[in-house]
Amino acid sequence: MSGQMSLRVAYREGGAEPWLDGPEDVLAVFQFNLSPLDATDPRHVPVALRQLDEPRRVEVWRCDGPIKTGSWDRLRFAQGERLTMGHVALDLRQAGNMREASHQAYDIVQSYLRQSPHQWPLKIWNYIPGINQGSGDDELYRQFCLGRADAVLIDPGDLPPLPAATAIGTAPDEPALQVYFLAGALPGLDVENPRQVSAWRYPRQYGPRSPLFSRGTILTLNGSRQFLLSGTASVIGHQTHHENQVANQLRESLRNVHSLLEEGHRLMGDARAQLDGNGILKVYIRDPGDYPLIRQTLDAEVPESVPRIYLQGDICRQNLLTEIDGIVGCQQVAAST
Ligand code: 3EB
Repeated sequence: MSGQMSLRVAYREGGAEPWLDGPEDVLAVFQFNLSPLDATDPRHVPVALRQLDEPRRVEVWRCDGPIKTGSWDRLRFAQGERLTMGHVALDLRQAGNMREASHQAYDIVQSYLRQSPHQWPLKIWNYIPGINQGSGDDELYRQFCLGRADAVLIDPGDLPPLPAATAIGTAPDEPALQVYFLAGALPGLDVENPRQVSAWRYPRQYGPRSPLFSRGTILTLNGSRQFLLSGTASVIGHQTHHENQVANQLRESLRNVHSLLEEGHRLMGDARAQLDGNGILKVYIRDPGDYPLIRQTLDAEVPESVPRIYLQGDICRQNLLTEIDGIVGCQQVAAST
């Protein structure tokens, strides 16, 4: 079956207003180059990452309605018939240190999800000011991971389904830690990448508490499937490859994406994710000077029909220069044997 996707994602030129004032099936509008503290509507998610390509676009999520909106503590949400988008922005000038802020953000997200009809996070995006500031275990990314692990109490012997995730750095002077998610009534199918050590099993050298996410999740609704890709970088096993070689890092990230999609196909059997016009890719770039080469490299490897956006963001390891995430549609194929 190749019917309409359950979550319809697109990049559209212009600002957020026409979408917030317009169609009734709009679940979320992500607008770049803005602080998360500047949200104007529960469906409006300003993101503090600078868009590197032109023209300026917003990311629009649409799904089957009616869409109900509201707030819960400091979280705002939009709830469709089968999917919910929620977002929290915590002002770090008030929330204490990064570990405490991350702990708080995840407590809010979890307490919201527990009482929601859509209890299962499928993918979580984390945008973290000054992610690489601090050294060793004081690095803000590691502190963020600690706070997340403080909130998400997991018995390592009994690992529940984990959402896919992205963790990217915003400017050090951005005041807000932002966490936003897509959730559904059932957990996604978790997919791990055979080329990579699962993130929750990373060795101690990367920090006191491992990141908690799956490499990807597959959302199935009404017989259509979508693949939610975690932030994917040039990591093989648990190690960074191609240090200081941004084009090679991008190509390695794409090999990881293809490997993950292939593993998803193995798990689904009769469907596979296809990079086509039903999906989107987000390309995060640490150094804006790398944008032309990254773009050229991606254009050579990914069909033009796949919508993509380039954002300036820091990656969670200092030696990673680029990362990709995305939402990819799946098509029915002959069952594999
Ligand atoms: C990596 O492969 C890159 O902490 O939520 C990617 C996706 C990464 C999500 C997270 C971190 C996170 O380890 C880092």
